[in-house]
Amino acid sequence: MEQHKLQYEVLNRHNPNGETGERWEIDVHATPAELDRFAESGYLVREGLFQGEALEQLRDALERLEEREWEKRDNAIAGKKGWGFIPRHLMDKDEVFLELLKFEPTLSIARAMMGPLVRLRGLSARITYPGEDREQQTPWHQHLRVVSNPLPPWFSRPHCMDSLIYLDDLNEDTGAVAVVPGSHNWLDRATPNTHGPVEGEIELRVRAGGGVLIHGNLWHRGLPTLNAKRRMLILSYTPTWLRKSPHGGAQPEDGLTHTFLEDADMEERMLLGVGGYS
Ligand SMILES: O=C(O)CCC(=O)C(=O)O
Ligand SMILES: [Fe+2]
Repeated sequence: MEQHKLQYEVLNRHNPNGETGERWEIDVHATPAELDRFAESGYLVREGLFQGEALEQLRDALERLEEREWEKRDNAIAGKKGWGFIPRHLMDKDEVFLELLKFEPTLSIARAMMGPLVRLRGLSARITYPGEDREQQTPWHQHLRVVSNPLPPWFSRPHCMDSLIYLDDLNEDTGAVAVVPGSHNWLDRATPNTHGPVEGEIELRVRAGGGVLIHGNLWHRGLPTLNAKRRMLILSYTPTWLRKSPHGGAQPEDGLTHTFLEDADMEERMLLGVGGYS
């Protein structure tokens, strides 16, 4: 994987010696050309983010969680929505997930796209199962549905980078993910309320352990899971000053991140949404 270095100075300090702020050096896990394409198309495919033991650990941790939350899973599958089971707050529930807090292959790209001051919007999973009454798939959607039309002059356009990390191969049995390249820049319309094909969409398939990074407002949908269980993690980043995901209710009170925060450094606190900016 080709990398390059990126320097930032955050203009957060006024000081008579001419020094303006804190300096960051980011080892970006992508080339400048890949970042340009990502900015324009709204997606970037990353094969092999996790391999071997690392992939197994994630699968095992998700399986443990699935067993613990079997009741929520059964309700989700029986429910009307058809999205499958979406466990949330994963970093609070298993050390294996908390270790993804500084997962550089995605964090460094988030910082290259949004600046050094980013936080986790969340880590959740989506598990879909074949052979249920209702096919499990998602309609077209985007993740930051807060854009005003027309755009006011001082409107803050929301940015987010979602890393869709697949723990199973995407294929005809599990279901691909479809995206509409460039649609994250369409600020004057919402996604159609449909599961069907739309003009310009492309289907993406990666092998287990690979990921598809998307701008949170890229139009996308998960195709139906037909013949084999399909497991995905979503590791999301936003600027530090954006609120975290409203979905999934409150954080578990005895969650792992509470204890972790007691000894966390500035960067870790910022990633977990505690300060880190002025
Ligand atoms: O499962 C997928 O490939 C996409 C799922 C998704 O878009 C979501 O959970 O927000
Ligand atoms: Fe989504």
